[in-house]
Parts: sequence; C-alpha cells; structure tokens
Amino acid sequence: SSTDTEGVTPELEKAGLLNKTKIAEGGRKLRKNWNPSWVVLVGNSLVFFKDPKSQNPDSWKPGNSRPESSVDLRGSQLQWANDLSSRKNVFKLRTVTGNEFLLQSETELLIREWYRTIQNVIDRLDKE
Ligand code: I3P
Repeated sequence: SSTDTEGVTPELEKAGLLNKTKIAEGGRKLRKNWNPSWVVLVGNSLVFFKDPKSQNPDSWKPGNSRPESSVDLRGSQLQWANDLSSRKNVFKLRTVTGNEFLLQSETELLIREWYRTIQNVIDRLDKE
C-alpha cells in the first residue's frame, strides 16, 4: 500500500487455506496432527496462521495478526508425498533445519499451484 516504505514490505505471492501437519522437528519425528491452516507465501517465507480471523490476504502484514509459525524457504526441499499419508494431494516441505510439514488440499489443482509457486521461490533463492 502507499503507506509501506518501499523495499521494506515484501511482496505477497500467494495465500490460501490448506490442511497442514508438522511431522518432524529438527529431524525428530512428531506425531501427526492435521489442522486447517491459513498459509501465506510472502518474500522468502511461508507463514502459517490458525486464527480464522487471519484468513484474508492482509493478515501477513506486520502487526495485523500473529502467525502460528513461519518457515524460511531458503534451502528447503519439496516433494510429493502421497506415500506419507492416507490423504490425497499431499506434499512434504523440509527446511534446512530439519523441520518437516505435510500440506494437503482436497483440490488437486490448488495443491499443484501451491507446489509450483513454492518451488519457484526455492529455485529463485538457490540461484542467489
Ligand atoms: C494418526 C491420524 C492421522 C494419520 C496417521 C495416524 O493417528 O489418524 O490422520 O495420518 O497415519 O497415525 P492418531 O490420531 O492416533 O495419531 P494421515 O491422515 O496423513 O493418513 P500414519 O501413522 O500412517 O501417518
């Protein structure tokens, strides 16, 4: 917006509702706990919100809503992971710190778009 200082607020790339579970923390396996999550891709980060009030594209802006967690995509890896869940349309995101998340949607097109968009960010960061 016009109140942003140019270059300070990173660009919003994508936002939407996905099902999420964390399956590893620092390489240590966790018990699955699937929950809907409002996912925001902004700059080099994937930001997760659980508050339903956060489910609008402005929620990621500083001070607007408190994220549940956020992931630095630099050096992260994506792979389709239908073998890791009874759910369909699942991919795994693994961070450099060994945190692993599964993200899932009932809508195949939607999850494919998320995969492609996140992979594009990872590829862009790899080239820097
Ligand atoms: C898990 C729960 C998860 C399921 C997981 C189960 O049981 O049913 O939904 O993952 O399967 O272990 P609990 O609630 O007792 O922890 P999916 O929905 O992704 O299949 P898993 O152990 O094969 O990962």
